[in-house]
Amino acid sequence: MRIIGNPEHAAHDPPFEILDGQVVPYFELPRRVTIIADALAAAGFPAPEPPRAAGLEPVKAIHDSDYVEYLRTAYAAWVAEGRSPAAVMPSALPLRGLRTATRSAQGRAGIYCFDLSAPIVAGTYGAARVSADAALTGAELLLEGERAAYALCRPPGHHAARDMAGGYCYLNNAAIAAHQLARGERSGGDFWGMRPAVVAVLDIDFHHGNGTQAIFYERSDVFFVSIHGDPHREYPYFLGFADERGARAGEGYNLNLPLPAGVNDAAYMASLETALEAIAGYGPSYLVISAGLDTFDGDPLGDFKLSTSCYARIGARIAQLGLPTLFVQEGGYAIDALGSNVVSLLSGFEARA
Ligand code: SP5
Ligand code: ZN
Repeated sequence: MRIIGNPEHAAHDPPFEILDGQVVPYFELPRRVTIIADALAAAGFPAPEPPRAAGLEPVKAIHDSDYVEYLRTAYAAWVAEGRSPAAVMPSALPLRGLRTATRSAQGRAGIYCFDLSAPIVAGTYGAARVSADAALTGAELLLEGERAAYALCRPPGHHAARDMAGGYCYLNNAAIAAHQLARGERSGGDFWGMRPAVVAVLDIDFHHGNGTQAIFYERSDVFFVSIHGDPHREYPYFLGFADERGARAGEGYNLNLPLPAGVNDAAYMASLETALEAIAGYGPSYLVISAGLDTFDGDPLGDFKLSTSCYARIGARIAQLGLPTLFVQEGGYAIDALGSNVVSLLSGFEARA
């Protein structure tokens, strides 16, 4: 399996986030990438290759231009306004009837995020762009005929919506890649004679992929399925309920499988079966996996109880679909086990592919 890395990721290193009413050290650390890359190397996977630079067009096919421009300029505008160079973080959000006309850098920070877990530092925009490039390169490899690819994306993406950051996510890497697969085009713009395809996105991160769901909610060419902690109990709280089935042309093309606390390997595999049978019934040409490992027993941000060996079973069952498959790295914060868990997932896939 080809592995695509992000040589720019370490420049994105926010100092803190605000969780449960407290300032805490940022969970989504640069070290996550080195741990995964080291474990993959030790397991005999090829070294991560640098992504191809795709340009802004495939990013703007998913995200609003003003949002992308905000991400590019937010840090400099924030510092120019005399604010703390530590990070861009809002103090107020324009919810329910409040206006978004402000020219203040502090105010604009509130317009473009939905929580206090997506600080912007000087290197955030560059890292997020190359992270999207990594996912796009993986999509291109599938369009070129590869069976599978793994994009070691950091920052992650599945919480990012068309015009909002949140949950450590800025650009929605999986959605950007899925859209390119659905178009059947290489991200550089060269048309390779591919027909537009249908794509399934399976999100196995512990947290609901609210951004990806919202982006594809009214589309019938991308089927979104997510297995996650029930939003009645867990972040992101405001999306991910079982009754969200898609709207308009996308009605029936969204499936949420919220689960209770304490889910073990057997219960998870039963839910995965439901997800994969739904995907098989839809008959997609490509599969994108939003691969979060925060379902692991002991993850500080999740309450599922999966074992390391369960990820091999998950990978093997995904491989049985027989589809060209792009794994996109999302969450996973149990640092000591993160490398083994990614290796387990990808090895399990390769053993059945
Ligand atoms: C990509 C990704 O995994 N983003 C996750 C963002 C989660 N942010 C909020 C998590 C709240 C967790 N509170 C649980 C504390 C229990 N010790
Ligand atoms: Zn997560």
